[in-house]
Parts: sequence; structure tokens; C-alpha cells
Amino acid sequence: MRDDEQQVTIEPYTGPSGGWGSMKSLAEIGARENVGAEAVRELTRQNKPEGFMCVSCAWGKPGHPHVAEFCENGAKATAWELTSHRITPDFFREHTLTELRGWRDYDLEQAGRLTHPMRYDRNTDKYVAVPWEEAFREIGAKLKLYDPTKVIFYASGRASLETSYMWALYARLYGSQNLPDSSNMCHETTSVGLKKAIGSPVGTIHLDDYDHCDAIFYFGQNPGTNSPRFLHPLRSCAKRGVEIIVFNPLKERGLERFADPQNPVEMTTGGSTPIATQYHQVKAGGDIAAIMGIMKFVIERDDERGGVLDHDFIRDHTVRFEEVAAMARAADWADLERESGLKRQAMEAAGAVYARSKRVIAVYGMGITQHVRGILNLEMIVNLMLLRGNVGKPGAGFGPVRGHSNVQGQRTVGITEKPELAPLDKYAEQYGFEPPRQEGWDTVKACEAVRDGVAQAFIQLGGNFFRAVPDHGVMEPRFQALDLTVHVATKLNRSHLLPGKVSYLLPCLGRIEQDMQASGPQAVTMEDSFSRIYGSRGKATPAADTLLSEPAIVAGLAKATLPHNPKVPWDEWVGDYGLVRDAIEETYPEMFERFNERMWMPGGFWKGVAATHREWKTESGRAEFNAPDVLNATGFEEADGRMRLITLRSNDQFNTTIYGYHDRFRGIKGTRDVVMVNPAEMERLGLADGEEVSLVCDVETDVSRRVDGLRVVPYDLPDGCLGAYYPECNVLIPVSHHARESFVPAAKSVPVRIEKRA
Ligand SMILES: Nc1nc2c(c(=O)[nH]1)N[C@H]1C(S)=C(S)[C@@H](COP(=O)(O)OP(=O)(O)OC[C@H]3O[C@@H](n4cnc5c(=O)[nH]c(N)nc54)[C@H](O)[C@@H]3O)O[C@H]1N2
Ligand SMILES: Nc1nc2c(c(=O)[nH]1)N[C@H]1C(S)=C(S)[C@@H](COP(=O)(O)OP(=O)(O)OC[C@H]3O[C@@H](n4cnc5c(=O)[nH]c(N)nc54)[C@H](O)[C@@H]3O)O[C@H]1N2
Ligand SMILES: [Mo]
Repeated sequence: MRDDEQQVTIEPYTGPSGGWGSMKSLAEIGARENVGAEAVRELTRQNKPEGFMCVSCAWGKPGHPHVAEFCENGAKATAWELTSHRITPDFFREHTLTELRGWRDYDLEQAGRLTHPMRYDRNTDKYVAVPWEEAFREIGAKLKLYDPTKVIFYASGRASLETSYMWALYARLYGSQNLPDSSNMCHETTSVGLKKAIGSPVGTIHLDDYDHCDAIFYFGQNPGTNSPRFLHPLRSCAKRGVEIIVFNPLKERGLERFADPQNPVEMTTGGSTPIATQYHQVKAGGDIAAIMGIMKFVIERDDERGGVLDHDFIRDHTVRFEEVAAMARAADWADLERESGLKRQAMEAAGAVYARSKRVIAVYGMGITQHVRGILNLEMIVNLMLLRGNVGKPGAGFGPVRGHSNVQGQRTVGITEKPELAPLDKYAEQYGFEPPRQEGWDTVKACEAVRDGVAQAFIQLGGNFFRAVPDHGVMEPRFQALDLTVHVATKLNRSHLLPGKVSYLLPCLGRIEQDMQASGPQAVTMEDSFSRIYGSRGKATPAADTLLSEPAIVAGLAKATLPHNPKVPWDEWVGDYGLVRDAIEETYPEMFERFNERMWMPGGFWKGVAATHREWKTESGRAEFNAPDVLNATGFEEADGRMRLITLRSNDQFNTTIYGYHDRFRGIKGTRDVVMVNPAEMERLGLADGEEVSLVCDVETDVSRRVDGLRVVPYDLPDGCLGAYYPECNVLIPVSHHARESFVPAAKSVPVRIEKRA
């Protein structure tokens, strides 16, 4: 039996999040990756001033950190990067890509760190080592042949601000604004929706606002797994008596109870802190109705007794309140109950807390953004918050929890397909060229362009695009029809196994590793969920001395592709990243003033967010109420047998990186091929615990989308909802099933049917 292969066990987890369970899980991965003393030493530098910034999530890095300012999953990410396993050219001599396509995501990454640049050889179906200079030269020569507007430059949100700036500049100098980013599958709904409603495309709170709030309204985000360091402020809030009102179809353990691994009392007594004061298992896509119910209660109470709404704020700072208020008053409780899956009393109980709380933070994640009507979800959260002026004052505001560690920062420094979001005139002036002005491709448009044979080449800076996107059945063969694919990566993943006609795999240093350049060891910077920017210095020994840094690879590609431009000093930039930061400061003087100096401020420096001080950069110049035109976010009709599939992360993965097969908090061990079904639904459908079923996409198209062999796991979910894992179930999501306006694939309610085995 291989080390990761365990008996499949499915049993409810009764422990808290954190606690000994997280320690055990950590020890297991440390042993499996065979990490040495160096990795342990590195952990003490994680998320500390002068240390390195975690390669996992984008949660804030406090100015006064804990002794161990890392969590179970951040430590796993560190161990995964500092693994002692390697993929050398020998590995590729032994395995064809056809064979490797039969491996699981877990096996591919577990094989270790990539060490050499490789070129795909079609005759043998293998990757073969190629010298760096040759790879750059050949890629550059190919790129010169294409129409730049048909080349895709994808970035996953981990690359530093320096790399991202160079990347975006490279694409535009080449003539392409096709700069999709993992953000397009993630918080783009925030970028579009918050921008529209309050004029700032990002969260408005500071980390210490959690010390001042008296209630948290918490929608569709799973901190126990995806941002575990958030559990510390949540626990402090809970201890302080802050009311934490959760809306989530699943009972997520991190929102129920947390035992602090750094608290000796909780660890030795087995004690834990309850987190949520109310837990509402809203239907997938039901938040619009749930929030409408809360608003109805709050507005009607104000109508009756007054003193509930912040009328001054509404008058001075907002538009369209009356329209939305009238709609809330007229809403019918029966409709709201049906659409939200919650009882009127539940919405009223949440409303009562909202009405009496002076400072409220709204937290949300993918449960809000990844819906066809995700923008409406978000607008409803804004509506609710505006009722009592809960933005732009201490202890109140919007707390979107971002994904990748620098995903927000990539947008800040120019990785965007939207011309209006990039300082194109400034680019023109600073670098003396005419940047492309037409709208580029986001993730969905990039997929369509690949699917329809329009795109010619795909260059990927990190990530696993081909696995993260929807519709694998349709997309996989199409990726292989591309003329050129190039991947910059640390570990092998499925995207690398779907080579275009010509294909390269370029291995890079990770952020935890020492990055030595002409001027000495380099540091990089990133931006967290709180719009704070700080430095990160890698010190670990690089996985191989053949690796290049990401800035060096971007520069290598750029120099081979572009005509010489004396205003773009690629080599100098690679020699000293401080010069890239100077260039960033020149492009964005307001946000990055004295960048090189301020990057080492403990807790980072704040780039500034207008809505935080009630400056509304919206069309109306005010914060905007928006009346929803529907009450649910799914974007599809109810039909007999049609269910809403929620695609989820387990506690043992980072996106498409699968660390293991133990979703501890959900009690699912040894397999990811499961579908979570509520027991009443199981009975109705005649399904037995452990039975194997198929899920079939329930959208009328000429393509059949299905996943077979999923084991039924009884799970506490609202009626009509199912849960299953991403990325295995992405095959069920049509590319066309995406959020309106933000184009985020709607991974949180996918219309499916369950098929029993014949
Ligand atoms: N360890 C680890 N950390 C991660 C990641 C990881 O994979 N592993 N991924 C990173 C990335 S890129 C991101 S974007 C974040 C993702 O972090 P999250 O935003 O937490 O994303 P998900 O786990 O996909 O699920 C979000 C939650 O939404 C709930 N939900 C689903 N549908 C609905 C709905 O309609 N309404 C409501 N109210 N809730 C709903 C689900 O039950 C789930 O608890 O985490 C980041 N951090
Ligand atoms: N069904 C469904 N689909 C989803 C989601 C969902 O909830 N449900 N979530 C969506 C979301 S929120 C996101 S953000 C996307 C994630 O999409 P991506 O960001 O594209 O995917 P990741 O799995 O994070 O990428 C992992 C790969 O990144 C590479 N990598 C790791 N570290 C580094 C590094 O330092 N440098 C470089 N160059 N490469 C590195 C490794 O090779 C690794 O295999 O998926 C989206 N897809
Ligand atoms: Mo994400």
C-alpha cells in the first residue's frame, strides 16, 4: 500500500478545528515529504517581518505575530514546497505523457519539485531536457509568428508583485491584453460588484477591525480549511461576545468550534471555543433571499419604532434606498423561505442581531462569488451593510477573504484583461510604446478561444489552468490543439500533460527559497486581503541549482520575444528587484510611494482604499443600493430531479494541489470520489450509504458531462443541494455556466442529476 493510500473511512468528525488533529495532520505530511530541519526552521520565519510570506492563502500578516504565525495548511504548503522529492530529466525518460495523464493530481505533485527546463518531444511523447537559453530562443521565435491578440498570458495568484508587474508589461509590450488570472475564477465578482456598488474593488477593513466589531455576518467561506489563521481573530471575537452569524449550506467545523493549537489550556484539556452564535444552512444560491429576509425585518422594525436604520448615512452617502426598501417591505415571507431554505424565524433572528449591532463586518468567500448571479449576492450584502452605515467606520466593513497569497496584488500591478484597470497611458509614457487598448480575454473567454480554435498559444505563470477551469471533457483535447504551450511551474500538474504542438515546462524557484542575483539575495513583495503590502525573503536552499527565479524567466522570455527597448532594463531588473519596485512606484506613485523602504514595515503598508473613508468612486459618487431582479443566485430553473451541486475544497488540498486524502473536518478519509447527499434526499432517491452513483450535468447541450463512480456519503445539507470535490467534478460545469458580468465560473451551484447504476 502506498503511503497516501488509506482505508476509506467516512465518519462524522467530532473534534474542533485546529487542536491535536491539525498537529497530527502536519506531522504526517512532514514525514511524507521527508522535509528536514531546514523546513522546521523556515516555519518559524513564516509570516513574520523579515521572514517569508506564506505561499498558501492571502490572510493578513499581523505586525505583532504569534511565535508560530502559521496554520496547519500554511505549514503543509511550506512542506510541499520544501519537499526532498525531485522530478529530474530521468523521471521524464521513464514516463510518457500519455502514461502520466493516468496519474492522479496527488501523484503528479507528490513526485516532487521540477528541476530542469524541458521541451516536449512529440515522437517519444516525453519531455526532454533543454538548455534555458535554447528554450527562451525557441519560444520567442514562435511567439513572433503569432497574432498577439490570440496569445494568452495566464497567471495564478502566487507570483510576487515584481514578477506580476514584469509579466503584465511583457504581455502588453508584445501586444496582448489577454491576461486572465486565477482571480477570474475567484474574487472577480468582488472586483466588479464592490467596485460598482461602493467604488472600491477590494475589502474595506483592516485586520484590527476584528478587535472593534460587535457582529460578523459570515457568508460562504470556510476558514477552518482555507484561511485557518483567521480562526485566531474569530476565536478572540467569540470570546469577546461578538455575535457571529453564519450562512453556509454545510456545517463547516471551523465556524462551529476551534481549539487553538497555540493555547496550552485548550490543547491539554481538549477544550475549544464555540464560534458561530447562529448557523443558518442556507440553500446554495439562497443568500439573496436570506438577506432580503433580514432586510425586511430590519426595515419594518425601523418603520414601526424607528431608531434602527442609519438614516443620516443613507441620506448623505447612498442612492436608491427607497427602491430597495420598498422591495423588502413587499417581499413575501413564503417566497423568501422557499428560496433561502431558511425559516422566517431564522431570518428574523439574524435581523435582530443586525439591528442591535453597531459595528458589523461582512465576511464572504466563494459561496457568494461563484454563482451565476454572484454579483447580486454581493449587492445584497452591500444593501444590508448600507442600512446601518456599516462601512467606513472602525469595526465595520467588507471582508472578502481572498484566495492565493498575492492574487489581489497581481491586479494592483497590471495583470488584468480590462484596459480601464491598467494605467495604459502611464505605460506608454514610461516605456515609450503603444499598449493594446482593446479588452483582452478573461478565463471564460480564454477557454472559449481555446475551445473554438481561435487562440494560438498559451503561456502560464504558475497555476494549473487546464485543471482549474470548467468543462474538462470539452477543454482537454482543445488545449492540445494549441500551437504553443509554455508553463512556468514548481511542480508537475495536469496542465503540463496536455501539450500543444510545441510545449515547454520551465521550473522556477519557490518563494521560500533563496533567490540569489547579481546584486545579492533578493526579496519580493505581495499584497494580502487587507490591501497591505510587505516584503518576503526566501532563505531555504533552492530545490536545484538549475532553477531560475520567476523574474528571470519572465525576463528571459521577454528578451527573446520583443525587440530591444532601452527603457525596459530586463537584465538590470533581474539583477536587483529593488529596481522593479522603483518602476512599480513610478507607474503607481500614490499606492507605492517609497516602496523599497516601506515594504519592511511590520504588518506591511496600506495601499489605500477609498471606501474605507467613505469616498465613493462609483458612477453616482455615492454608495449604491441595488434592487435584485431575482431571489436566487443559481441562474437556472428548478426542475424535477435537478439538484444544485456545490464543488468544494477538502481540508487536504490547495486548489488543484492535493496534499492527501483526508478531509478531516468532514470525516471523509481515503477517497475524494464522493458525493455528499442529505439523508432525506437519499431516502427519496432510494440511495444507500456508500452506494456508487454518477452525476450528470443537467443542462441541455449536445455534450454529455458526467462523473461516474462517486460514493454516496450521507451529509447534513439543505434539500436539493449536493456537495463534491473540485477539481474532480469540474468536468460537470459547462464553460457557459458562469457569473454574469464578472464571468467567474459558477462552481457553487451546478445543475446536476444523480444517476443510479443500471
Ligand atoms: N488550504 C487551502 N487554503 C486555501 C485554498 C485551498 O484550496 N486550500 N484555496 C485558496 C483560494 S484560491 C481561495 S479562492 C480560497 C477559497 O476559500 P473559500 O471561499 O472558503 O472557498 P470554498 O472552500 O470553495 O467554499 C466556500 C464555502 O462556501 C459555502 N457555500 C457554497 N455555496 C454557498 C452558497 O450559495 N451560499 C453560502 N452562503 N455559502 C455557500 C461552502 O459550503 C464552503 O464552506 O481559499 C484559499 N485558501
Ligand atoms: N469547480 C471549481 N473550480 C474552481 C474553484 C472551485 O471552487 N470549484 N476555485 C477556483 C479558484 S478560487 C481558483 S483561485 C482556481 C485556482 O487555479 P490555479 O491558481 O491555476 O491553480 P493552483 O491549483 O493553485 O495551481 C497549482 C500549481 O501552481 C504551481 N505553483 C505552485 N507554486 C508556484 C510558484 O511559486 N511559482 C510558479 N510558477 N508555480 C507555482 C504548481 O506547479 C502547482 O501545480 O481554481 C478555480 N476553479
Ligand atoms: Mo481562488
